[in-house]
Amino acid sequence: MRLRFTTAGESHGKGLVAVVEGLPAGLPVSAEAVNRDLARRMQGYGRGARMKIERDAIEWIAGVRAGETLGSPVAMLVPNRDWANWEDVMAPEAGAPGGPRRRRVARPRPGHADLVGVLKYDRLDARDILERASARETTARVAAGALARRLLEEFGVRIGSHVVSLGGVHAGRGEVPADLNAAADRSEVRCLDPDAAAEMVRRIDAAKAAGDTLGGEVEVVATGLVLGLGSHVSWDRKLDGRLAGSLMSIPAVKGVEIGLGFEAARRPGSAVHDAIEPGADDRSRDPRAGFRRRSNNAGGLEGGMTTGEPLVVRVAMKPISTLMSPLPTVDLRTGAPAAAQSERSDVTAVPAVGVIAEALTALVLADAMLEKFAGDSLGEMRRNVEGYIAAAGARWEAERDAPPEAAPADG
Ligand code: EPS
Repeated sequence: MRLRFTTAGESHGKGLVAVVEGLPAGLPVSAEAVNRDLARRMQGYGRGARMKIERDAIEWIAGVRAGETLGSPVAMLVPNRDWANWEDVMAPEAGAPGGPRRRRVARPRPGHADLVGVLKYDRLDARDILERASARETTARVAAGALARRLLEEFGVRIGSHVVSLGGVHAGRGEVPADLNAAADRSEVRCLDPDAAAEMVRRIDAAKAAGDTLGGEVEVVATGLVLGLGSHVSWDRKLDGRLAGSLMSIPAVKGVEIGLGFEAARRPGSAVHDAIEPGADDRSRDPRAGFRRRSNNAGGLEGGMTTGEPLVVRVAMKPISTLMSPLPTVDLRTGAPAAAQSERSDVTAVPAVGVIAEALTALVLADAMLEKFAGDSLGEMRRNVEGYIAAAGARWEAERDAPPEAAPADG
């Protein structure tokens, strides 16, 4: 792995930290660009009161000087504004070891990490678990992903997402616009189909009134990728596996599909695989090396490698597990049946999951770019990319000019 990242931080702790290692030196970065993605993650109809408290924005801690990366690990801090309301609960000095905890959570929520977490980590208070299991952590991942996105932009890669279903309402399938995020971000549920979006909003209102929550599906599209990222040669180098693993790590995500996904299993091969045809004339400048596909059912990946067609990935998110009309649980203090803890939460975070999935897709793709075109500086990486594209295109010319082969014995 060339690009590594880690995060730290509890939902109501002092703040969230992201550390990203492996970016080349000389990449222009700005807090504004990172903060734009953080702001997009906070949007979406159905979010709760917390998003009115926070104004997520990074402070550079390390790895950046004069607006450019240094090639050293980049560290970013996103302070939690809500910390002011939680310091007496969450500060390292709040309370004594083994002593009583403020705002103890003793009625674990089905679907959250609460119950397994307290048992596995030997805690009395599920807050010791839920504070880290909270999807608030994805703020730090989006900050890390924004740097990966910045690197990819240098090579013409654009990543966007949109909501394709929410609360059982499915968006009609239309053309994905060139600037996907500009279009999706105009919708309060990040859905391109206005009729479906209106129905999604109605379902969110109804779920809220019922004390319930809703899940859904988002689609991520990455364009401008050079062919040949990832590899077929070993299981852990296949890009589809790397993407699926990364996207499945988003809280509440229960499924990932690439291209046709599960639908491909229901069709004959002739209605699945993407016929190959000649592409651009100037092959030496074409990231697809002069080939293209009549369709893109593969979602831009064959043999665990990018084909140069758009990468299309869908992610399914279950409904949030904090219910205002709670499900049955067991009280950890008494062992008696009880209603699960109700905490302030969201009715749905499906629109936000698209932004988080973009970030993780960017991190996986940037890692794959660095693996193939490794460079200590952005300039070195750029030379490696350009050399590869030119050579892949020129290969075709060499083939055409070679002496004819003996007639093939097909079959
Ligand atoms: C979130 C912040 C949280 C929740 C949500 C995600 O804020 P709070 O717990 O203070 O209301 O809105 O967390 C969850 C869905 C969860 O299951 O923990 C955020 O910043 O995304």
